[in-house]
Amino acid sequence: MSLPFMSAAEAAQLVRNGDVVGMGGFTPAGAPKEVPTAIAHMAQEMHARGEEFKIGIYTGASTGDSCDGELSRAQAISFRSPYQSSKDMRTELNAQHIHYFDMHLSELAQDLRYGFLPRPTVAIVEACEVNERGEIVPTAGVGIIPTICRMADKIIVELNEAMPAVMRGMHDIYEPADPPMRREIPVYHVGDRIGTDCVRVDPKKIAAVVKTNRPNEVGKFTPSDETTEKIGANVAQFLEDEMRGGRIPKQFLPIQSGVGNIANAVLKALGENPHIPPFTMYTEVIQDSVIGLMKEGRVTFASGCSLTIGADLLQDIIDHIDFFKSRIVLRPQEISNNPEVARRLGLITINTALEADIFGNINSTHVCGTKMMNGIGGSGDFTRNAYISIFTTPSTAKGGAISSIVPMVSHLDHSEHSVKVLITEQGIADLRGKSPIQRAHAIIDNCVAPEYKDMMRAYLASAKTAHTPHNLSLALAMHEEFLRSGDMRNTKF
Ligand code: 0RQ
Repeated sequence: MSLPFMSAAEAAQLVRNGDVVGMGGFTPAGAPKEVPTAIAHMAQEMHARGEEFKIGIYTGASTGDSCDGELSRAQAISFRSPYQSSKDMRTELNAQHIHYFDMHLSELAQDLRYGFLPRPTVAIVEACEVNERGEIVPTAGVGIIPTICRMADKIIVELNEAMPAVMRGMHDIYEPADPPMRREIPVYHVGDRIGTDCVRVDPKKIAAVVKTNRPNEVGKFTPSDETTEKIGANVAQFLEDEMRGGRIPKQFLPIQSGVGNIANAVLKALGENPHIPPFTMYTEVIQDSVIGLMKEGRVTFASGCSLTIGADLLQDIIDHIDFFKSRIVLRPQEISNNPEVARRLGLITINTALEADIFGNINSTHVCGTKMMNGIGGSGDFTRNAYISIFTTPSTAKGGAISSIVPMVSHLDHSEHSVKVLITEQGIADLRGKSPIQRAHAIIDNCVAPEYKDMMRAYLASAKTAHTPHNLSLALAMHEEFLRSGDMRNTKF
């Protein structure tokens, strides 16, 4: 049997109105590019002829503009899950044109298998190698590839020649059995390999192979600034103190860190801290800073779901593939984010909040409680199962017009029960073992921006004494003020 090579436009024709499509990749490393764009163009042509075309989409996490962006602009998506970070998709889903359901990333593959969600009938995946035996080797991101390939009737492979086949051996593909047959996931150390180096599918299901040559659509990070550097330094200081106090073992514990500028600054600060020994990472996104730290010997191993790095760094990895293959493993998100493994390995988790409240509840997703930003991503998978869960945020946003710390979060993603430490550029609030009122004082004293401290204290003073003191008619007054005047500093308690 020879592989069915064809163009992206021909492969797009295999996708029909109403299909449910699973996309490979993760944030947006390894996400398919040319076939989704071709589907978007096909949809636009069909819409122009007055024909209907919309598909449901599952992904690993965010994809690039050639997938989420193109398909959103073409009005070609009926539903979408999980995490996204596309400006155009955000507009569409906040307008309710796309039904978006936000899920913990570790749960998507199993919920598909359990039959909780519509079955993916088509899988579109990027590979650096595919052969007649049905072996598909993913590229820089794995996501939900094993599950969608097994469940779909048709598999469309983008064979990306920009991602050489030497990447084979970097992946560890493993799908757990479903209850009641599930056993423990045998990852006992960050670097344990438990699966295969490729996804194995029935070769008859490979309906198209499209040759591409496209770099990852990974955005550039804005350089760190004084605020992110201060947050990074505070996280490093906190962890150093924990180690000195014997609450983190002296050989240290694996780090999970979110994605973005703050995460980069945190990793840089950890890397530069002479009191923190070389460390490992068990995380979802392996981003630029990790590769630098690996070359310096500060990060000794990284397990993740994707290499979300720029094209130049990816080339560096490919040029030194043996060095990196012995230090990096890419897993499906069901394993990279697995709660059982996170708890067993004792992860120190560091994620970014959109807003926090004075009691330690976290909103990671909704601006002013209503507008979806990106999604919960893996932050819940890790936070709830961490050894120590840390949330970071700049104390203010939009030039000070927003306090990231408010009396009551306008949407809840991570509750006070899961959040152990809150860190801003102002300082550190250690919430462990504190009652709600003690947490409120710790957060106001240490984390809130100076211009908002009195406001927060006035709010507390307006609340009736109770276990968790709130003044329900004023709890969201700062958000209301922002919506009214564009500046929370005008709030009166
Ligand atoms: O807006 O872009 O218009 O300037 O939110 O904020 O400070 O640049 O921070 O890029 O790290 O994003 C929580 C969204 C933070 C992200 C969130 C505005 C602010 C700015 C972005 P502009 P920053 P980041 C790993 C783990 C959930 C998933 C997760 C996220 C923009 O980290 O999506 O953790 N997390 N996954 O001005 C209104 C506030 C605001 C605010 C900031 N309180 N109200 N706007 N902004 N605070 C990744 C995965 O799981 C895949």
